[in-house]
Amino acid sequence: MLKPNLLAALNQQINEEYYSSYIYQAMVAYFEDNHLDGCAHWMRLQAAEEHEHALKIFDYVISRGGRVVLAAVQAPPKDWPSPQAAFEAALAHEKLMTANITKLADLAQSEKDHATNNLMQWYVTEQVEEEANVDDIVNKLKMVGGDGAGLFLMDRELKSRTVAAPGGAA
Ligand code: OFO
Repeated sequence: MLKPNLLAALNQQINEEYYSSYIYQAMVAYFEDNHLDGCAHWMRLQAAEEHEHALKIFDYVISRGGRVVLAAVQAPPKDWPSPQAAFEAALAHEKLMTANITKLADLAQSEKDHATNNLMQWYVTEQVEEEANVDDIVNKLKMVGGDGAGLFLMDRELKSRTVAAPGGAA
């Protein structure tokens, strides 16, 4: 049985993961509106992955006999000043998620809940990859700067992102 403080923290993290999916879906709409279908495609897969992250904790809580309680998901922003700014916002968001996951892992360890800690270690690893992927895109967009041809090529590259194998990151 999950301790009440861990159950509350896991329910909170389910909400955070849904918000992650929601903010990336808002970025899909922003990129589509700007005719950047490669960026939109990349973000669509990212939003789907975050939805899976929410479900993974959702199912875990149930498997431990806990009660999942869904809360309202905050509305995401609608616009960003540029594609680079959108990916920078994604990177800042992933860093925030890493901080949340780290706190949850710390809590699981201090409560000696090895199963929850184990699950959180999966997320810790996942966050390393997610931050690195977004950081790479931000750096490339910085190189491109305001060059339209460069952005066109970058957009084409992002269109080649494929769906990750189950349990892994794309
Ligand atoms: Fe990328 O945030 Fe989920 O864990």
